Amino acid sequence: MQAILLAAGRGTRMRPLSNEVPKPMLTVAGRPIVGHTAAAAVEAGADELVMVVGYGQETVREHFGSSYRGVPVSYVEQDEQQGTADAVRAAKEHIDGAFAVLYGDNLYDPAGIDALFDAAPSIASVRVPNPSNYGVLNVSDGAVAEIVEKPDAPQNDLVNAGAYVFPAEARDMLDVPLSERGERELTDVLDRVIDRFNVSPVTLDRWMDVGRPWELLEANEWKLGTFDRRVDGDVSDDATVQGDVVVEEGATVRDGSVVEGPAYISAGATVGPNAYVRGCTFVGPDVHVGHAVEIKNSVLLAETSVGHLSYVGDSVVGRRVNLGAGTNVANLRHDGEAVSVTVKGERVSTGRRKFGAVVGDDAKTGINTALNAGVKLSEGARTMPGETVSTDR
Ligand code: TTP
Repeated sequence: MQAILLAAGRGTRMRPLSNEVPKPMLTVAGRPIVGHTAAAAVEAGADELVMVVGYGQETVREHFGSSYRGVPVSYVEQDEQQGTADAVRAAKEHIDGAFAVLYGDNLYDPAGIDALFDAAPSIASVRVPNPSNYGVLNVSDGAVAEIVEKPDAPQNDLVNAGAYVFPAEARDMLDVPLSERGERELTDVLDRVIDRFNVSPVTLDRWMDVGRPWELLEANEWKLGTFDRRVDGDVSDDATVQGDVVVEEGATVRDGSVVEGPAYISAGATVGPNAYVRGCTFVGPDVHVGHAVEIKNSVLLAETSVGHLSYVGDSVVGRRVNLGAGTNVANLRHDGEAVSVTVKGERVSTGRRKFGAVVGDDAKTGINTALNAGVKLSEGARTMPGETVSTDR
């Protein structure tokens, strides 16, 4: 079966992390988000991957090339981002038979995608405590009868998890009008398919839509938790590596350091001497975590340096960032309330009691900078020595 992977979104809610890298290419546990999606599709038996690309497409093309895990990969460009149905329509000429559609910024449990492919035509669903925030599936006689977007009084807790297998006939149902919010929605295509076919709901154990910076932490927590211990890098006899930690070949953990799993130390990264890397941390390629630095439950994307005497907790740090000595991130409010972050001009609760900072690519902090909980530093931002940063810049 062909799997169409949607990876042409701009990822505006993920800024500044998506300024240079398209959101589906942001790393979660050592692999781009869309790499997890592609792997799930291939494991489920996809025999061709069609990537719909647009914004930042070079990075997607470079990463996947013309074949991925033995499966051919082709690319389709979506010129203008008019919505998810428009993205699938861009791939219309490639469609030949029943086809799956997965989102390049969603994480799925791979066994669930396997079951989805087996049950075609099918829709992935998941049970949630707050169905009113999603598209709720109403099911009758084992088939999806309708999808109700964000209902005030949901009939059940089963919601659309953004993965589908369409019958071949859906190829001719992709032309849908613009919705109220001005997009061509895949759910409108689904409505047409549901009218004519028995579409099975397949319940995934877990699913995540990764849209905002703090969701990268949750994504990382999930996927790191699925890895077994693998130490291929160079770990000093005087360092302690506890639990399910991946130390890639070419990574170095120096004297006196402690790494607690689950954690991932990528090729080219150095940790220590005397560093403390705590659980659910991803240390990206060529990142430097130096002397007396503590990193907890954080993502350090690539080529970033936290040289010495700093604390980074529950934070997402971009590429080529330099955190000056003594940079400290606050990750807990005095009142214990959930930390909020500004997304597209609006304050949004992360729902996390502990959340630190979001630091854009190429930012540099002066020594002894304090970053308050929920603060975002934009790409290339600078702070002066001793500064306390409480609002985004
Ligand atoms: P969204 O998360 O709705 O959009 P986005 O990725 O542009 O993010 P933001 O809202 O923060 O700007 O997109 C869901 C998926 O569909 C994602 O994998 C990108 C993909 N997509 C396309 O490929 N083309 C499109 O026109 C749109 C709107 C989304």
